[in-house]
Amino acid sequence: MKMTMRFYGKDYDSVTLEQLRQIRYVEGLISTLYYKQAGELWERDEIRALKNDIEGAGLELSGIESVNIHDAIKIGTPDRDMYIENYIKTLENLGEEGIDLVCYNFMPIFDWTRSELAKPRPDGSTVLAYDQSVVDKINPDNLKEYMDANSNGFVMPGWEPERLGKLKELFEAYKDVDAEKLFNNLVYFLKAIMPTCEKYGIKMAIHPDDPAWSVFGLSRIITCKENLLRMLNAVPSVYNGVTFCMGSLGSNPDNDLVDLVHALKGRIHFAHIRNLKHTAPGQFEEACHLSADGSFDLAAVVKALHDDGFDGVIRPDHGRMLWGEKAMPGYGLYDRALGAAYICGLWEMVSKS
Ligand code: CS2
Ligand code: MN
Repeated sequence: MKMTMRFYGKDYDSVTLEQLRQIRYVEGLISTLYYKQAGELWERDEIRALKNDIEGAGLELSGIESVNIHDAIKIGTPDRDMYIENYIKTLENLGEEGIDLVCYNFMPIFDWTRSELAKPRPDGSTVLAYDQSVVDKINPDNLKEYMDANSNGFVMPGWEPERLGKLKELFEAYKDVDAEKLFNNLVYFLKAIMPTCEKYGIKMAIHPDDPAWSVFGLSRIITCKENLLRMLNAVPSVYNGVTFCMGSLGSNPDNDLVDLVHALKGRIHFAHIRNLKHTAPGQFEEACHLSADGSFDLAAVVKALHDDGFDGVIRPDHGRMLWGEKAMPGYGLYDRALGAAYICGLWEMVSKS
């Protein structure tokens, strides 16, 4: 496995390349062109500039999270082919620059959703939290304002103001997109891009929906073993793979994470390792990576990945906000660095025993 950290680019991240390099456990960074809107073409020189920044700091660009998918592709409107063409050109440009891992998600309108971005813990740290009963009372228009007001001044991934400024139109456009239609639109997209992925050796790694159930009446399909396998079997190329985000999949306690690792064997290209605590049905709060701090057995998940011969990219996912750090919620330096060290420790132990 290769340990990495997510980096939003030097103009957007509060964490610097110099800091990331000193974590030592980390060999590379997962990054993106954060200023790009979904559907926009990524030019080769822009990708090169990102690579140069990262390589200049003594690290490598190990993959992209995310190249976002335009709503036209998810909804299946007539202009989707144009956006798919753009996506293919972006993949070609990434491939020409030697990038071989692309994470994306297929959630309608919203990326990951939380009801609280800085829930205080008894020790003074804060975490992201989700409570379905709170979300049920929120008008999605206000959720966006809430996220903006609580994100420490950062624009959070998947919550770009440009796109979410048009929420009413977006909801209207998705009103007939049930789970079946969304699934078919995903398959249509994957079939169209696979030849390019195969040509350049680019592994696509779909990120599960977070939380792993539908919110605001919008369909969500990347939520459980059955749906993941259906999607992998519909487009059987190895380049059609998964981001094993244990926090997203594990938001639903019915998902058995170890069983999922084995079920997805060979198709997991990227792993997001984090922990959370289920507090009540439909309610959870994020936790420190340490197994004892949450509901997940991280040692068992890391062992399952190891035993299945996983040789992809790993990163610690969301951490707590510690030591007065001001950063994008979930993406501070300190707790993710602790997480990287912990995961590397688990990996070393399992590989030596
Ligand atoms: C991430 C997602 O911060 C997060 O929760 O895991 O935003 C993820 O990057 C996207 O869903 C992938 O496209
Ligand atoms: Mn994730």
